[in-house]
Amino acid sequence: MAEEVVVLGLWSSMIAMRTRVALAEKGVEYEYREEDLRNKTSLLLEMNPIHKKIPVLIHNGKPVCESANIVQYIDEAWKDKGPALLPSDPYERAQARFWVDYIDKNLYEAGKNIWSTKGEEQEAAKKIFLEILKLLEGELGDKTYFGGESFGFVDINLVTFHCWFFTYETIGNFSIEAVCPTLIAWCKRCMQKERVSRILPDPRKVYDKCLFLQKYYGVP
Ligand code: GS8
Repeated sequence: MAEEVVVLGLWSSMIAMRTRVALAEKGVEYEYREEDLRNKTSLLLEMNPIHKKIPVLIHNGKPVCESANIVQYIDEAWKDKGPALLPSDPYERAQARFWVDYIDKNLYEAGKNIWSTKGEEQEAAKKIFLEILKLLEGELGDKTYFGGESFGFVDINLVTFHCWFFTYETIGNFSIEAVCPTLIAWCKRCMQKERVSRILPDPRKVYDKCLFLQKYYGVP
């Protein structure tokens, strides 16, 4: 029986994009359904009744929720397809999960604070955002990818933020590359992978969406 794989997502969500990058890495075909978060489909509410959030991966009718959990599930469910996304060594796996948890607990909010605040608050947000990236850059060190020679779990969960960097930099009037050149070189390396770049949207389109969000939320 053919597998049925459906992704519920939102084109501008760096969190949702993770699912599609992971499926692309594994070479898994899927049906993509765009959600309108102001008018969620009954399928989304049924498949993620606890959080009611995207992304959701629906594999043969069964939902998997929470983006990092989904990426790990994809690695395990299609372990014989494409490259392994998580390391096989338990300690290295734990370390990879640690860094993704760190990204999840810090980076999204720090980025959002850059476009949703002004003045001193925005300056503080920029500082925090760069501190987080600098720490991640230290973890990358001189490796090609966070996963060493291969593009893996941490890379997937972080690289999707790249399409928002132009927005943060333009609204915050600062340069990420000036502070984190090694991390930006890693971004460029990842973006050379067609399986990544074809999923991430045009940064200018993200910027326009963010200007809309600023109006929507009444950011002065
Ligand atoms: C976060 C998902 C999320 O915030 C994960 O999957 O990793 N921890 C979760 N999804 C947002 C869109 S991304 O900004 C969402 O679906 N929001 C809808 C809502 O809050 O109603």
